Amino acid sequence: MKYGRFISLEGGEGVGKSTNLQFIKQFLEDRKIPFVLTREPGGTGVAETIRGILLERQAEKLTEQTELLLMFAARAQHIQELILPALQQGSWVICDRFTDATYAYQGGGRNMDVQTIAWLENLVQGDLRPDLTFVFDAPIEIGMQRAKHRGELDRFEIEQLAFFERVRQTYLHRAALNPQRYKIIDASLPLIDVQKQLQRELDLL
Ligand code: Z5A
Repeated sequence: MKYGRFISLEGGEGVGKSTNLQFIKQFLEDRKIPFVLTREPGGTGVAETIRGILLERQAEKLTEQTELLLMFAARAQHIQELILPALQQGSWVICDRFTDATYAYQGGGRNMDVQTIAWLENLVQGDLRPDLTFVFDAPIEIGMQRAKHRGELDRFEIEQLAFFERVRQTYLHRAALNPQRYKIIDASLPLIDVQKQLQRELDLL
């Protein structure tokens, strides 16, 4: 059976994931590869509703456990409703963030137990993992500077520098453990140079 490829884009805030998603889209269109672009948290109606709860700053503080479980609840819906059917039809799925973000933000950023995250990952995903993960890496200050022109900050964007540093280090650590799957892209460079790195990796697919 023809099975599509599953690619995720990861990294800290403002590193250029959304911008480079468009570059990957163009690459796939040029090669006439069927694809679906999606994001987490979100990607389906229900999962986007959960995204609203996760990102919105509200009077009632979300507990860390609630945040973690909602990430995986949204993911369960996303996988069953969108990701698996697309892959089974032979489409490539390009996802702006996936479970590495849970390891980085809830595990690294919030210091939550990594074994619990791994348990939830197995429960919700079975053996589904991205075939390839681009980690867009840049010093925190650069990402923040780029993202700063946006409007009101969401629940994650109000975190302190140390939180984002832990997020970054978790991504780099995970990438170092599995260089076959993770490709680190130096996102601190001008866009043209970032896209040259991406092009090199895409040409190998
Ligand atoms: N989260 C979590 O905690 N756990 C999970 O399991 C998951 C997610 C799945 C979702 O936010 C939040 O959820 C996220 C983690 C958490 N929180 N944070 N922080 P999101 O996905 O909506 O937002 P984001 O991931 O933070 O993305 P972003 O801030 O929108 O950034 P981006 O997509 O990486 O960047 P961009 O919009 O492409 O670029 C930002 C600006 O920089 C823009 O003006 C570009 O034109 C410019 N840019 C991009 N590249 C360059 C270069 N190379 N040079 C100069 N300027 C550039």
